[in-house]
Amino acid sequence: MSATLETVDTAPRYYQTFHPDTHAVRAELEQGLCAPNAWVPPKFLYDPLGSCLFGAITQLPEYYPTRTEQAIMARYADEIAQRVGGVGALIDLGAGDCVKAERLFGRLCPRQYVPVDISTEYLRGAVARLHAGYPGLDIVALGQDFSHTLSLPEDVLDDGRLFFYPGSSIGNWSPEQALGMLRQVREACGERGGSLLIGVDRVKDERTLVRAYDDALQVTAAFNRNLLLHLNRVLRADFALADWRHLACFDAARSRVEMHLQANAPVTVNWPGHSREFSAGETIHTECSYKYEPTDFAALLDAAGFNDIAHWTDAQGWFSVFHARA
Ligand code: AVI
Repeated sequence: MSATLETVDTAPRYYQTFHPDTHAVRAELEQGLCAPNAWVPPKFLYDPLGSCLFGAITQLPEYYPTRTEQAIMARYADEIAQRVGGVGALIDLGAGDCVKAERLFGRLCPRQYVPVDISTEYLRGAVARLHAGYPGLDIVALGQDFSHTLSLPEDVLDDGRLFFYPGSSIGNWSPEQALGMLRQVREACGERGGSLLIGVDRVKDERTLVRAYDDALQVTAAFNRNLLLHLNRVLRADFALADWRHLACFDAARSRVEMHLQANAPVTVNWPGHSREFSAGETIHTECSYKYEPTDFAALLDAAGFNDIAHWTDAQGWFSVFHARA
């Protein structure tokens, strides 16, 4: 009998724990739209077209965060890998197309990859592609709204967990919400050498910040205004695109860029059972993007229970990548 060399090919496993409740979604939207200062949660920016437009934003010359983070990760790849050490499960929060995490595979050599996104359907294509490229890598895909609860199935390895939260998505939560989320991540790190690698956008001059959210090609304007088309479908509302323009501004006191949709003229918006009048110039607040000083973000990590905090930055100090141990 001749000996054969076996490569273990484990089929990816999928767990879908998030099930949207259409009633709750409508109630959440109605609450925001009928508030005196109208708002819509930023997650409604990401319907299929919105996700494509966000992909386009990351390619814009004005939108520095994606390429700056990528450059930091590439430049300090060895140092980061050395600090992180042996990785059991690489847990990718908001994995999307899984490309950012895949760039880490070569250096970090995780034994398991756990992409987390709101829908495993969305992850399926990316996971199939990864499985073809890394047949020996154990993949456990989670369809979970990790901003509410982060609960990992039992087959997620519990030693050397590395949570990965790139892109400064943490900035789309208020500092209080961010603290809550970081505490959950700290908890899920366990006690066997878990840690967090996270990208954070930094405070900088107002012009650079506002241009990143109000680009010359108006891709960000399309991304923001597309939210109205999404609301028309979800709520059966009658928002007309021509009535609304994109607005981006920096609130220095709160250290955040805000995106709004501003009514060009008085307008009434209707949806079944409701209507809302907007006066000319009135806005719907659609997104906050908080910018941090490194010391403030380190303090947030500390308050969440992390320690031994390191960070890397670019030459201009525009973006930081933090690593913190649980
Ligand atoms: C996903 N998130 C980190 C982006 C940001 O910069 O806050 C979303 C975005 N909004 C407008 N442009 C990009």
